[in-house]
Amino acid sequence: MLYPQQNKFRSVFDLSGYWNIKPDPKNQGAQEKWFNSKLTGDVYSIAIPGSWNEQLEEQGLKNYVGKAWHETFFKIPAVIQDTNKIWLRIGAADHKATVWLNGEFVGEHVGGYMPFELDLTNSLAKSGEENHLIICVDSELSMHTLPQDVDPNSPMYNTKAYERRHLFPATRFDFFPYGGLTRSVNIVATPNDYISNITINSSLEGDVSVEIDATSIDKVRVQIFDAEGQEVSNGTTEQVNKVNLKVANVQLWSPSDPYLYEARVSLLDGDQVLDMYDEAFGIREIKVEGGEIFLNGEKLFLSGFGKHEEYPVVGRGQFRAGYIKDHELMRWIGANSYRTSHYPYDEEMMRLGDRLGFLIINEVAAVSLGFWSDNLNELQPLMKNHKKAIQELINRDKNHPSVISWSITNEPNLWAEEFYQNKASSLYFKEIYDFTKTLDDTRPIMSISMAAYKEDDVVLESCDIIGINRYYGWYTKPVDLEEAAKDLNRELEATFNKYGKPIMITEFGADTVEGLHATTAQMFTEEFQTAFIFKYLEVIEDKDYVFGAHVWNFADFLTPQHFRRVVLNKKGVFTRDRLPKSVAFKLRDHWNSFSKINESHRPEKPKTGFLIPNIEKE
Ligand code: BDP
Repeated sequence: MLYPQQNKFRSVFDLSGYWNIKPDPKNQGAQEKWFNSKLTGDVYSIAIPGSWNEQLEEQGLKNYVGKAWHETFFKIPAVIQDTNKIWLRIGAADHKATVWLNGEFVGEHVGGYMPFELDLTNSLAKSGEENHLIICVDSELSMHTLPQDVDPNSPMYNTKAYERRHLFPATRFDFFPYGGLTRSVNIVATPNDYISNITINSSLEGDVSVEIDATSIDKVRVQIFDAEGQEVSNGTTEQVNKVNLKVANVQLWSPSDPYLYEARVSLLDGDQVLDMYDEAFGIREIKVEGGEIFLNGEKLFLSGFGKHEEYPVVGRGQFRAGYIKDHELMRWIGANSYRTSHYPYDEEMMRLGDRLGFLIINEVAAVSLGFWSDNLNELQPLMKNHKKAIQELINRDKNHPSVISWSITNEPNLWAEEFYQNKASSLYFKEIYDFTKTLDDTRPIMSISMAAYKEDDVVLESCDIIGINRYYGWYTKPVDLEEAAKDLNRELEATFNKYGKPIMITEFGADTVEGLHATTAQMFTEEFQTAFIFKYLEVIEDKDYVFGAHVWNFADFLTPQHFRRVVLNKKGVFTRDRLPKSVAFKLRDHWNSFSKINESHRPEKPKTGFLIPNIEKE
C-alpha cells in the first residue's frame, strides 16, 4: 500500500482535527441508522488522530472497549473532484471500522494498526459541496482477531486461578486496549488510471527490480535518483509490470549512513503520463548464515528495546514529536534497533527509521495467542486473520530498508492454556512461517517464545532467527540474579544446540519506580534494574550466536489494572514522559563503546555527555 503523496498527479487532504464522537455502549447505532444524519445526543469533541481513552474526562471512556461513532465534514475543490478518483485513507482504526459517506455505506476494515483505503468517488456530494463522513470504530476483539481477546466461554476464565489473573479492562496482553482512529485520516485524489502498489528489490551489486501494480499497464517508466537528486538509472517496459535496472557505484544503506535512493514510477499511455509516484528505498542486505546474522556482510549485534507506541493523553494516537523524541533518545543511549512490540507501529516510524538509520523488527499483533483446539482445522479462523495481518504488514512496509525482520508472533500460550505444545500448533506456525516466506524471502522471520517450554517450545521450529523473552530473577526466582544468570545461560546453550539458529533476547527487564533506591538487592529500585539488566548483558554478550539484547521496555507504559502493576508497566529505562532512570546512563556508556556493535551499524553517535550546551548564537 502506498503512503499518501502529493505531486503533479495526486492530491492529499488531511482530515486531522476535532471530530465528533458518540459512544455506543448499547450497540444501537447501526439499528437506529446513526450514519444517516448528524450525530445527536451524547456527542463530544475529540482530537483525531487519537485514542478516545485519555482525552475526555467525565464521559466514561477511559476503560471503554466497544463501539464509538466518529463524525466529520469535508469539501473537495471542484477541480480535483471532477477529474479524479477520490479515496479515504485511514492510517489505522483500532480495531474495526465501518464507514458511511453521506448516508451511504462505503466499506469496512477489520484489524487495527494498518492503513486501508476506500473508494469514495461515487458517494461524494456534488462537486465542492459538504460531505458527511461517519466512521463507527469498534475496539472489541475476539478469539479470532489479532490481537486476540480472552475467551469468556473458556472454562479457564471461570476458574479460581483466573480470578487472580483478571485484568481490567480484560485483555490477553499486557498493554492498554486503546480504541479509536489512531493515525492520519486523509482524502487522497488519484487519476482514474493509477498506480496502486510498488515493490522494490535490490542487491548489493546494484541490481534493482521495481514491480508495479496499476489499474492497467500499457507502459511504465522507472527512474532512479540518488540522494542528491541526480538520475542514476532508468528503464521503460511495455505491457509488463516489472522494470529491472542497474545502479552503478552503489552507496549502501546502513545505520551509520542511511543512504536513500528514490524510484520515480510513471504510468504512461504512449507518451502521456497518467500517474506518478516517488518511492524511497535503500540498498542493503540482511542475511542469516551458520548461526549468525549479517548486515551488508558485517556481523550484526542489536542493541535497543522492545517498545510500545503510546504516550500520555494521545494514547496510541499519532504523535510525530514523540516519534522524533524516541529515536533521539535511542540514539543518545546507543541503541541501533527496536522491535514494534506487540503490533505494527505507525508507518511514520518506519519512514523515520529509514532516514535516521535504525534497524526495526516489525511485529504483527499475534501476541500471547491462545489455541482452543488441537485440531488445526478448528484454528482456521484465527489463521486466516493472522495471515491477513502479515500480508497487510508486508504490503505496507516491504520497501523500508530499516525493517530487517518480520516477527510473526510474541509469546504464544502466555496464559498456559490447554492446547498448545502439540502437533496442531506446530503445524499452525509452520504454515504461518511458509506463508510469510512466500511474501518476502529477503528478510529473516523471527518467532518469540516465553519461558514455559524453554528450548522445546514448538514456536521455535518455525523461524530463521529466535527471539526469547526471559524474566528469571523477576517473575521466577525473584532477586536471585546469580541463579537467573545460570538459568539463562543453560537455556541459551540448549536452544542453540537444538536449532543452530541465531538467538536474540527480545525482552528482559525489571519494574522500576524512579526515585526508589536501596543499597541491597531490592526489587523495584533503580539499582536493582541496573543490576538485573547488566547481569543479563554479561551472559548475552559472551555468546557469539546471540545477536542482540533488547531491554524491556524503552519507556513505562499504560496497561490494564492488576495488583501486580502500579498503573503502568514500570520496566521502562525511561519514564512514560521520557525521562531517564539511572540505568539509562549506564547503558549509554556501555552501548556507545561496546565492541560487538560494528561501527557501520550505529546511528549517529551522541556528541556530548550529560551537560548538553545550548546552541550558540552568532
Ligand atoms: C512479556 C510480554 C510483555 C510484557 C512483559 C512483562 O511479552 O508484553 O509486558 O512480559 O511482564 O511476557 O513486563
